[in-house]
Amino acid sequence: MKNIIIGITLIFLVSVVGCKSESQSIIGIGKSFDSSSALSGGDTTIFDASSHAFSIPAPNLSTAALERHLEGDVEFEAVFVTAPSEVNPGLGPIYNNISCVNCHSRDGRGRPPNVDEKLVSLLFRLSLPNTENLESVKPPIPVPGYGTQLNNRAIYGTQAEGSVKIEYNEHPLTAEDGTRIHLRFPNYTITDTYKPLPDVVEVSPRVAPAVFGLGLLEAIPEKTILTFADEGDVDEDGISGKPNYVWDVVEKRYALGRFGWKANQPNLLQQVASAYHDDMGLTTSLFLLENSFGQPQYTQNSTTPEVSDEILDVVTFYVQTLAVPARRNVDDPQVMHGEQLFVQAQCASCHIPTLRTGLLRGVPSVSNQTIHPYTDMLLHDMGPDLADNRPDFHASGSEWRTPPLWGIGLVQTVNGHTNFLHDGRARNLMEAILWHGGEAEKSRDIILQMSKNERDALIAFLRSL
Ligand code: HEC
Ligand code: HEC
Ligand SMILES: [Ca+2]
Ligand SMILES: [Ca+2]
Ligand SMILES: [Ca+2]
Repeated sequence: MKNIIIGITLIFLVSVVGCKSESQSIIGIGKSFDSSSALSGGDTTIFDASSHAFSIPAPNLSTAALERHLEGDVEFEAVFVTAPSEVNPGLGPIYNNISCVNCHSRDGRGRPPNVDEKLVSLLFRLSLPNTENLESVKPPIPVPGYGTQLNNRAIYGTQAEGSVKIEYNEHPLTAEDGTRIHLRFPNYTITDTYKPLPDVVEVSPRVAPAVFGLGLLEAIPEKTILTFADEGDVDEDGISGKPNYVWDVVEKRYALGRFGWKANQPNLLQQVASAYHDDMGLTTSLFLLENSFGQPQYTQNSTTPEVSDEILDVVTFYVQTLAVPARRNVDDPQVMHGEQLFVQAQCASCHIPTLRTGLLRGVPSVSNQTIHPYTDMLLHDMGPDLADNRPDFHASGSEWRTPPLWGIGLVQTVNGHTNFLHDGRARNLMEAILWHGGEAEKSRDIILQMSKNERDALIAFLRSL
């Protein structure tokens, strides 16, 4: 079915006259690639294109490090239950899911629910508008009675906060030749609330991203990332790119944001502790108060963290040291053509192909690696259609962090779907591209002007990642 949709889209899009020769002239003919371009994760790369491709420990871990990684693996899969219990107590009382892996299935990505399914790996962030002072950058303001995330599940005898109804409307996008392509626009309605929500609540849908290769992204030197920033678009290519600065709860200062769809977390330790706290209702030394604090669901009779520092550390180490799958078919002429088109359509201006990591303390295997993540780790204005209209520290309501594209061609194999973008609205790679607006509108338009062969080549390249 998905293939049919892609097929139809491409046939409809075929050829807008005039632009082809110009675009082809930019292509460097006979450019050859050295085989290292297949090593997406440097020395952490593994050669496995199976459904386990995202779940393999980095091959360059020491014996002791591998042991720690495997301990983390167990905790990543641990199912939490209502206290008291011998194993893994402390779930909730309100939460979104009962284990990390339930959302990050096979260490891969989640998707929005199909009709008749419950919410599993898509969650909704909430906040009140910052009406006090539009200039000041603040953490999202909690909604009274709800906090900053809708917890749609609760332990027995406790009320969940609510649920969400998702409807899609197909909207045509008109190509330059008058052809119409349908994208599905999601519409989210919060339902079954346990108490009325204020009139104006900002809502941000976010699907669980894949969790491999993240230690490498954490090891990219801050100054490398900042060299890509061009907030005032001084070089006038229409692309700005801006760093997010977010609250680091350990260091007690603002720090460069790296993780999450809006780069709203500064490092993996805090990202993991937030996941326990926000998504599972589990306290850690970083977040000692339950996510339900101040609400009727709140019950807490101990300030001992429900998840120990030891577990927090091994789970953090686990997501720091999952291998990156190698590219496939790197020498295929169609894939090579697609790679050239990727650069030519300015995709590579945000999805930066090659970076060098610095030193990540305690994780030598991800340090000093040449990697191919296809991200600049910066925020970009992606236009009103992708906007959630919920600012997150410096990220505006229409800004998102460029997601890495490594492994994207294996999502179908690992996770059995091809839903992309922050809320999984895109049903395939071409739809994901056609949603690009704002700073990426020019790229999107170049794609709309391509021939079918060129678009096929671009997709073949993305599938090789
Ligand atoms: C309810 C589903 C859910 C659960 C449970 C969950 N996550 Fe996530 N995870 C998400 C979503 C959604 C995001 C993106 C959050 C954002 O954009 O702010 C995310 C982001 C992440 C990231 C950052 C990925 C990136 O590329 O920026 C990491 C790492 C992560 N989660 C690890 C974990 C760990 C470890 C656990 C268990 C302790 C966990 N998650 C539990 C849904 C979940
Ligand atoms: C201005 C920066 C920018 C440019 C240029 C750009 N992208 Fe993106 N891309 C993004 C951002 C930001 C997102 C995430 C948007 C979202 O989730 O709402 C994204 C998402 C994607 C995704 C989905 C990734 C995922 O994990 O779901 C794909 C595939 C993609 N881009 C491919 C491309 C291709 C191909 C081009 C060139 C035609 C391109 N991008 C140009 C910034 C850019
Ligand atoms: Ca708890
Ligand atoms: Ca909540
Ligand atoms: Ca620029």
